[in-house]
Amino acid sequence: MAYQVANKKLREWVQEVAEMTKPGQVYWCDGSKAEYDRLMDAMVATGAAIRLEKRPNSFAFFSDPSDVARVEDRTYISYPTQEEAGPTNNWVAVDDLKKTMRELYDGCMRGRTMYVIPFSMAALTSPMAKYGIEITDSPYVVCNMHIMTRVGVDVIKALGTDGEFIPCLHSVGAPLEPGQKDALWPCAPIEQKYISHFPDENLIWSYGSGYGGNALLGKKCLALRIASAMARREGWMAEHMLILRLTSPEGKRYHIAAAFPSACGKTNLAMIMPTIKGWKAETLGDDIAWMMIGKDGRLYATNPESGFFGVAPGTSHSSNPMAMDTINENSIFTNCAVTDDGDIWWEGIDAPAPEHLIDWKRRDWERGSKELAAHPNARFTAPARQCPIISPDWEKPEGVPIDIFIFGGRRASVVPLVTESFDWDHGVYMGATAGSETTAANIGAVGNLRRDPFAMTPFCGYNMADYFSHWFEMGDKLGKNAPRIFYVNWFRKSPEGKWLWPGFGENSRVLKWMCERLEGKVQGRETPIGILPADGELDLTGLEISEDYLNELMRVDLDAWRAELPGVESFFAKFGDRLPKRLSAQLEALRKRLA
Ligand code: GTP
Ligand code: SPV
Ligand code: MN
Repeated sequence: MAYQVANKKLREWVQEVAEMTKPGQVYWCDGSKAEYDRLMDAMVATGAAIRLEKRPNSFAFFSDPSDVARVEDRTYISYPTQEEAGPTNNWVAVDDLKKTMRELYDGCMRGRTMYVIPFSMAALTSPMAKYGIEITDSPYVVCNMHIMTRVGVDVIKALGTDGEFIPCLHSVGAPLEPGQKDALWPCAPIEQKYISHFPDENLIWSYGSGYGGNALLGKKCLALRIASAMARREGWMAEHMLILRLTSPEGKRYHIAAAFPSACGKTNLAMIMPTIKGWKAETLGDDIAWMMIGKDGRLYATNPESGFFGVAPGTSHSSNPMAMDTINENSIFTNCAVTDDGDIWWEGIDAPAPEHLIDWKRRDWERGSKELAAHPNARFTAPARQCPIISPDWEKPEGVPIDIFIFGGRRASVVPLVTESFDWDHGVYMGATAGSETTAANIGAVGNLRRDPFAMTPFCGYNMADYFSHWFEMGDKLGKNAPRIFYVNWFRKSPEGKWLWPGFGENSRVLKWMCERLEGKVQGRETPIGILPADGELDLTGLEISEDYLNELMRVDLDAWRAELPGVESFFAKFGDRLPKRLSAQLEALRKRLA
């Protein structure tokens, strides 16, 4: 151990895990650059990583083809009773799940180094900070955690002798026998993967996967699943939301938090370059928001992460220039293709496909090939501070006061470009009934419409019905300080399958309308589903968009909305008596307005 650990509970837990997993050695991480460099050099030496000549201090990794995304089917929220986990979560009773996993963990780190990573979610000095300790046998995880969280001895110091930490245990689930050659991306078969949460104990046990949210346990496991359960108990919020500051030409600031499901546009909106004159955006977070009511009664948000783990395909200088500038150096690329001159490439990047690439399966790839060179869920890991428009306030301990909430998802039809809720309760209904077509961020079918309330279906650490209640309670506490609530859909399509809305920077036009609603500068148009922009209210200066497309984007198809009702009803029915009455009242009110 390179430093003293005064926290007895921590020392004991680490020892207990080492006895169970039986690693070759135990290494306590200090979060230093030297540590990062050493681990990367070692992974380059084994061939697990490729050093990218074109991007300083950047590396490419390729996962096992079976280990490319989160695994919702293998993700568990474990309480003594299933009722506590609710109908949207996989559940196994605490004792049973622990028994199964202990058998898997027994000796699982044989032949490997066990790394102990002390990390903080949110700036160490933030009143919202939570400290975690991740134990992992993956050096790739250590390096990613260096970027995504605040790793370092400061956390050990802050823990003192008896400070609280969230234990996060991770193993790739691939012990090495003496003399056995390691895989380039070790992991366990799907039926042995478990991403388990024990919210009553603030405990995380992950086994068998090395990828993203399955393995970087500060992210979805801690900052959403465990944190959402803590937030309910303690009266705050942990949400799957980006945080953004928008400044009007008059210099007025608006803080926006938006929840879209995975791969539905959070990182892009967080780094928006407004196309309308005089409006400026700053990034505060791209995936997770922790929010607490401040002394002035407003809701303050902070981003618990310190990096971006962003979807690579589709990211380009035209779609998301700020992301492109963020990943010039000190970045990790996973399941992207690699060019002959040592750069990365993916579908939808600016440069046309070169003649030859190494694809995400480490095979030779020739231009014109029918196979994708990058996996659709290929990702970059990059430090948030490298984003050219990162807000100077992104690490402000108390966070920023939220004015606007946005919900949304991918809907090829039915849902208009933007709708404002009539009030908080209606906004909660909008969030609770959000629907979206599934994406490659999870292993499973892509393009299937599902209800994804608040974009939290895969991330809520307790019964979703109680989560709905929590939203109502927070609204009651916030009263007149509650953020206004909007719903957007950037993904409506023409009958030919074309995007009706240009999206990306042009989304600033929609954000501007929201700000003008707050100022009372625009009246909107009341419809049965909410308030839409009245004719001429959406600033379309300089945008070429056909009248037909615009009409379709703004169309409220009453028949289609009526047709949604039975689906919502059966979704609500899953929650039985636990569903808040205020939510069923909203459904009935909508039904009446549509009649
Ligand atoms: P996670 O990191 O999985 O949570 O995803 P995310 O919500 O941050 O999504 P991201 O911003 O990475 O976008 C996912 C995909 O949607 C990318 O391929 C983007 O290019 C695409 N996308 C984002 N914004 C828009 C938009 O406004 N319009 C269209 N058509 N596509 C978009
Ligand atoms: C998501 O799926 O919402 C992500 C990627 O942000 S992961 O970290 O894998 O959860
Ligand atoms: Mn996400």
